[in-house]
Amino acid sequence: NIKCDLLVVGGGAGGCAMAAKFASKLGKNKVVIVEPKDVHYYQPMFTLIGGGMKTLADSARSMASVLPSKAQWVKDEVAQFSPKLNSVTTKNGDTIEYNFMLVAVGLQLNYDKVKGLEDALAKDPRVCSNFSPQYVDKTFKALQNFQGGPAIFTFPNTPVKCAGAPQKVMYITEEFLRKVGKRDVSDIKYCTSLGVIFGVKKYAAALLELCKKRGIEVNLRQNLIKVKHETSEAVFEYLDKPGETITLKYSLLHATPPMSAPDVLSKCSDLTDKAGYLDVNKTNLQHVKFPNVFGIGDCTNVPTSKTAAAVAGQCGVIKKHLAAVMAGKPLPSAEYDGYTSCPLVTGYSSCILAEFDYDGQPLETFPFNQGKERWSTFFMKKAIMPDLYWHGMLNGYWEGPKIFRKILHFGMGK
Ligand code: FAD
Ligand code: UQ1
Repeated sequence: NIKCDLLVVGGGAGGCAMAAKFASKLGKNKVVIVEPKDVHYYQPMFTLIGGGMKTLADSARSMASVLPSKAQWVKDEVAQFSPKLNSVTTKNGDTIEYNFMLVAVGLQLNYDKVKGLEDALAKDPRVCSNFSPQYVDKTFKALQNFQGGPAIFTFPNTPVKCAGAPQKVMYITEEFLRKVGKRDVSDIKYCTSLGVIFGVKKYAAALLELCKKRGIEVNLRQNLIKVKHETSEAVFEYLDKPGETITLKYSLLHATPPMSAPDVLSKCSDLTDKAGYLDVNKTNLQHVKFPNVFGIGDCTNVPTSKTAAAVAGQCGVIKKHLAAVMAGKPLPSAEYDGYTSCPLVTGYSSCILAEFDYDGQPLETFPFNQGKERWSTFFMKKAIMPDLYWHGMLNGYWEGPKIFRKILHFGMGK
């Protein structure tokens, strides 16, 4: 059995960053981090890999090289949470007791919830998905092999990580097809379960305009439920007309899988809300029932768009609040405002950089209109963000661009 001061569950963006922060603060082996995987992927790069702009290897580092050396890495998976006992049990049967715990287990990809999708991903080279390292390499091959016809891009009926990613791949595809002279024989469709193209008005307007300009059909409230690759068909349910479906032929299908909190978390009702996400206070990320438990990132129920940028913003707040709770001091006043950001890559050299808060109000870092397609924000996404992630964020130093936003706006605004 292992005992520790702080247990961090999950070594992804949030877990790795916070383990680094607290391991350096508390000293060697006070922090235990449980993470089963050998490889840590920089998932935001998957969009660029799908467009042939980066390789899967560019997005990968060994887990051993990114986890903080001052923390003890338990290469195992939490199989059960027991928050009333302040312990977890792992798949290999170990029990880990903690004084404080940070839950950072991310989202689970449920490809199996769409009938025939896993089969199609395994057998049909025209079916791809940027969301998993297992499939992301198929996307660019599918683009290169595409000879025209319907190209369909889907958004499922669940929360997803990076809500813009299901359409970024479509804009990249559209530009790719223009470049190779196949755009006029292709028919591009975006089929989304949502009732809007994007949750924030300012950016939704810009994206709808862009779809109009580039001849992309947008179908709202359609949810992919089945893929029949033998007949090249994708079946969607109309979410506003229960029982009714529509079957579309495809020559290319990019599927965004339904997602949920990992089963191990959702099954622990003491920790979760009704939807299965970790139930935390949205201003300080502390668990609503267990004050010695905090959560970060995609697995929590904070009502903001799930991104690494949001995780960065949460890091700064958790750092202060968890440290105060650990020291038995009153909670500081710093609050998480729901900051999140989505670099909506619109092709091979352009990007709309959405940044916003809990109220869906834009919170833009730069003193120019980020709702316009720009090369500068594309360059930031492609060339600057990866290093900021590997060297800044994963070492616990990047807490989001708030400080730059303040400076660039001369201290005015939020
Ligand atoms: P993750 O980074 O997913 O980490 C979760 C970790 O928990 C994993 O390592 C997993 O192995 C581990 N884990 C799971 N279950 C257990 C268990 N039972 N026990 C122990 N460990 C466990 N974000 C942006 O900010 N900008 C972007 O442009 C962007 N683009 C994206 C594009 C794509 C295609 C994808 C897929 C994501 C994108 N994101 C983007 C989102 C971003 O990658 C995630 O929001 C971020 O990684 C969330 O961090 P996290 O720590 O919550 O989860
Ligand atoms: C960000 O902080 C972040 O996390 C490291 C991302 O994930 C890779 C992002 O995509 C973005 C856009 C941000 C926000 C940073 C700036 C400078 C606007």
